[in-house]
Amino acid sequence: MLHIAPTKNIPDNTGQPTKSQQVIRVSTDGDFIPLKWNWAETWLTVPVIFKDIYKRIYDFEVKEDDVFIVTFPKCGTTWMQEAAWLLLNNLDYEEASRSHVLKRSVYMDISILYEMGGNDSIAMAAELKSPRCIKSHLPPHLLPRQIWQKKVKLIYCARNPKDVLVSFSHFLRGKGAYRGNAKEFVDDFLNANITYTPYWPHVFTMWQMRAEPEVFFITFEEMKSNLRGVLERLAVFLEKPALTEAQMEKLLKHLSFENMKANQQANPTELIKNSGKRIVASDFEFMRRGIVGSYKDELSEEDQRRINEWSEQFLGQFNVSMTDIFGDI
Ligand code: PPS
Repeated sequence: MLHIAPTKNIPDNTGQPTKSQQVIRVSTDGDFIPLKWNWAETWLTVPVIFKDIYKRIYDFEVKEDDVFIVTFPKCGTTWMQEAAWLLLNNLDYEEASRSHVLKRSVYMDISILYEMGGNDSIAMAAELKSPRCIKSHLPPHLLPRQIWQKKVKLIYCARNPKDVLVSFSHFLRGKGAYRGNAKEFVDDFLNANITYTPYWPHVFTMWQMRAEPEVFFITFEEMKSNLRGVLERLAVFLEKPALTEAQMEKLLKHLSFENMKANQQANPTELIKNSGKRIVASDFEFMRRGIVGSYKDELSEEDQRRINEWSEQFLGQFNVSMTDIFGDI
């Protein structure tokens, strides 16, 4: 059952168009999730339209061979989608060059952001050819419950909150979905006023489930420092044969930031610019910097300190540090 927090005064600045401009905070009891956690009190900020769509997501018919790619936004989702889709589809570069990664691996909950009429993303995800590779930004307790019941494969990619905040701010402001400035975005991110926040319960609960056999937990930071090793482990997780050296070299090149940025079927920039949903800045770039540590020259020292303290406050309750999750960033 969906719980809706009796919230007041959530600023209307998450900038979703039409009906979904207003946001609400939702949770479920998180039945079937292996991790014991206070799910009912773990509120997620979403556009108000979520109320109408939620049941179709929660009751989504999951198939045994589905692979879900779940992330907090801006954690390397698209990068992982391209990697996982190619591994799952026996390195079918021809098909990958014919259709966009977001069509091959549908973002099932994008319908909570836009009213998509009959051709909505939940139906599109359902219609994918098996093995389906489905993307979601929802946290564990708001995902299709059958993921947990049927124990299907779930890839979770996390990224340190300072780089996520910077990337998310550029993304939402660039595509005209957030009306405040960069400084206000920091406050709204920390206060969980942005769609899909709060960040920490999303990332931390999945990190705690990293040893579950059906979960592949990885970080953007590790993909940057050792993509080869990540792909080797991912192939094992997906029950695919080990890659030959030539296959590995080709895949590493295909997945490089420069190649994905130049690849119209992997870079979502043009899709977003041409979606007609809003006025997107002419210099908008989805593939922006693709590095670890962009926060260092993009966030003030004061904001870095605030994010560190906010993180320590959450993680300190569990005796965990950011380094435990992301290494040195
Ligand atoms: S979304 O909108 O939530 O699905 O965005 P997501 O794909 O999760 O994250 C976008 C950021 O990932 C970077 N990216 C990459 N970095 C390195 N290598 C590759 N191949 C790659 N592909 C995408 C992208 O540039 C965004 O990060 P920033 O820091 O903004 O550059």
